[in-house]
This record gives sequence, structure tokens and C-alpha cells, in this order.
Amino acid sequence: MHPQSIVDHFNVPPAAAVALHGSGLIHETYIVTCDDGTRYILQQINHKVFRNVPAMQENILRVTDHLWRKVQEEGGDPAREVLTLVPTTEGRSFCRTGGGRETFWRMYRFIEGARTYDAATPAQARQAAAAFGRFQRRLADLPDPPLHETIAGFHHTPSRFEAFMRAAEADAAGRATDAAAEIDFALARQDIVAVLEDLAAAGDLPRRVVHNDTKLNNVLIDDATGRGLCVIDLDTVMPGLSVIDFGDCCRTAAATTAEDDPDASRMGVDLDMFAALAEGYLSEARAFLTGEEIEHLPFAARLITFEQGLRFLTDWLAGDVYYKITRPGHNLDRARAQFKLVREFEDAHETMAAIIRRCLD
Ligand code: ADP
Ligand code: GN1
Ligand code: MG
Repeated sequence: MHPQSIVDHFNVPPAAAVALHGSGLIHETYIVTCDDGTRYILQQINHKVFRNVPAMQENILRVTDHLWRKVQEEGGDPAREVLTLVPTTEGRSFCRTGGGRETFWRMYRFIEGARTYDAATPAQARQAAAAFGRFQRRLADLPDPPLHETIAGFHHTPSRFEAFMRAAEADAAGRATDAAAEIDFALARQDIVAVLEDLAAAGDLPRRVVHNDTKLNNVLIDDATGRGLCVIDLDTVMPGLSVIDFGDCCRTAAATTAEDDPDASRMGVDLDMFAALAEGYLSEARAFLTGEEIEHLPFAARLITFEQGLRFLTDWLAGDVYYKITRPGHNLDRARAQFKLVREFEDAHETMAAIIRRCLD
């Protein structure tokens, strides 16, 4: 199904142009420019990954409605600070096409005068982390019922570890030998996989409404003010651990190179960036975080990076079935870069803990 023909299913003026946009690994994102100059984001939803599209869209509607009210109460501009879904001509939050191959699509209003960054300055990193903290704060009183779990066990690291073990055992693509060093690296860290889940199960870490995909490029930064304007990519917003949001932001923003750098030796921790992220996140979140959550912020950066490395390695072993790739060996490069970052987070643990303490003074 061609994206241009999908635009007609949504309640927008006729479209003059549709162009691919963004660097996400799951969906296809397009910018739609209409004859009257208004712009929209059109996304083909990957429904192999998100198997219950109506439930996901229901979550997004509830979350954006709630955020809209919060931003209004705080005197902000909800049209720029909150994503707005565009309804279809039938008044639905997504469109489904039939035929031989079923496809699912949704549309958002384009937020003008802002952009996302794959790599940032410390000031932008501080703003992005503050935006994620604010996002958690504003959703703390989302009324019941709980949001749907859009991907089961999404950040349940023990399950991710089991999936990795099964993939290594099955060796479906005959690649395990090429990844022997990475498999050993992962097996040597089995003892960390359940740390946060055990604390959550014991009631020592609360489950909150969190974002769960806090890559730096999931915050729009305002061109004019440099402020972290709007948190986007809401597919995985659901109950989870606050510290994982902080950690995943560090995984991308405090890294010295891209998550898929083919030269893993370039990967390291930028402690100035880490300090900026900690300051930004805690400026919003320290008011509601428990002592146990604050204490686990540095460890969460390591754990979510390890989990991400496991997921890339699992996909490499399975034959590249989940993440988009643009070159042979892409997922193995990603796993290597993530595991190098895990090692660097391990070495920097005490310094990171001291930075967090300094932010609280
Ligand atoms: P993915 O899941 O593929 O990462 P995103 O929802 O993050 O998809 O969108 C991809 C990119 O499109 C973002 O990084 C951002 O640059 C841009 N984008 C998404 N939504 C909007 C919006 N409402 N306004 C402006 N730009 C947007
Ligand atoms: C995927 O769609 P995108 O690129 O924002 C993935 C995240 C990973 C990320 C790694 C639903 O996110 O969990 O952290 O790639 N999303 C899903 O870049 O699996
Ligand atoms: Mg994104």
C-alpha cells in the first residue's frame, strides 16, 4: 500500500508530498506536506512487533489526553508539548488496510520549530532527560485502569536473557561461532539480569507509568528556546521502572559514539553528559523518586545497555528478524558496541554514583 494513498484515509487536506523520515528501527515514518502547507507525521505501524494495534492506540489516546490536561494546567502550550493523533475520516485513531497484506497506519500533527537529535550537546541532553522526568511526573496520576502491556515483558531482562540463551542454543542462522566472544560476555553477566526485577517483585522499586524507549531522539527540542519540548514515540508507554527510563537515556546520550558504531573501541561513557542527564532528570524526578530508585540510577544505565546488547545479539543469532538493518553484520556491530558500553559503565560505577549524590546536594 503506497503511503500517498493512505493519507486520504485521514482527516487532513489533500497531500502534495510524502517523504520518508527518521531513523527508527521498527516503524516506517513519513512526513506528509499538504497543499495548504500544514505537515503531518504518517507512520506505518510494525504490527509484527506491536501485535495489538487497537490496544496500543488506546494507550496513546489516554496518555496524550492526560498530558494535554496537565500541560494546560501548568500554563504550557499542549499543541506543541504533547503529541496529537489525527483521526481517520471514520473518526478512528488508526487505519487498517486489507487486501493480501494487512497494514496499519496512524498520523500525528507535525510539531513545527523543533527537532530530534541522534547526538547532543550537554545542554540538549539535560533538556531531554528533564523532559523524560517531567513526562513521568505528569503521568503519575493517570487514572485506572492500568495501561495495556503493548509488548509482553518488554524490559523484563531475565526473559530477554532466556531468549538470548535459546537463540544461542538454536543457532538458527549458523552464526554463533562468529559471536563466541559476545556470547561469553553475556553468559558472564547472568547474575545481574534479575537485580531490578527482584527489587520490584519485593516492592522495593515501584512500578510507574514510564516511557520505556527513552532514546535521545525521542524528545523534540525546541529550535527557538533549546527546551525539551515534547516526548514522542509513545508505543511502549506502560507500567515499568522509572530507573530504566533514565538508564536508556544514558545508553544513547552518555555514549561517546552511535549504538551501531562498527568500531566498538570508540564506545565509552561521557561523564559530563552523564552529569547533564542526571541533573536534568533529577530536576523533575527527585520530588517523587524513592531513595531506592535514586540509588539504582547508575546500575540501571548498565542493565538496560546490557539488555539492549542481548536483544541485538539475539536478533543477530536468529538471522536479523526484528530490527531494521542496513548492512550485513549490523546487529552484531550493535551488540558489540552495547557490550563495550556495559564494560565502561561497570568501570565508571563509583564516579556515576558520586555524580548522582552531587546532584542531590
Ligand atoms: P520510531 O519509532 O521509528 O523511532 P518516532 O515516533 O520516534 O518513530 O518518529 C521518528 C522521527 O520522526 C522522530 O525522531 C522525529 O524526528 C520525527 N517526529 C515524530 N513525530 C513527530 C511530530 N509529531 N512532529 C515532528 N516530528 C516528529
Ligand atoms: C527500537 O523504534 P525505535 O528505534 O525508537 C526498540 C527499542 C530499542 C531501540 C534501539 C519496540 O526503538 O526498544 O531500544 O530500537 N523498540 C522496540 O535503537 O523494540
Ligand atoms: Mg523514535
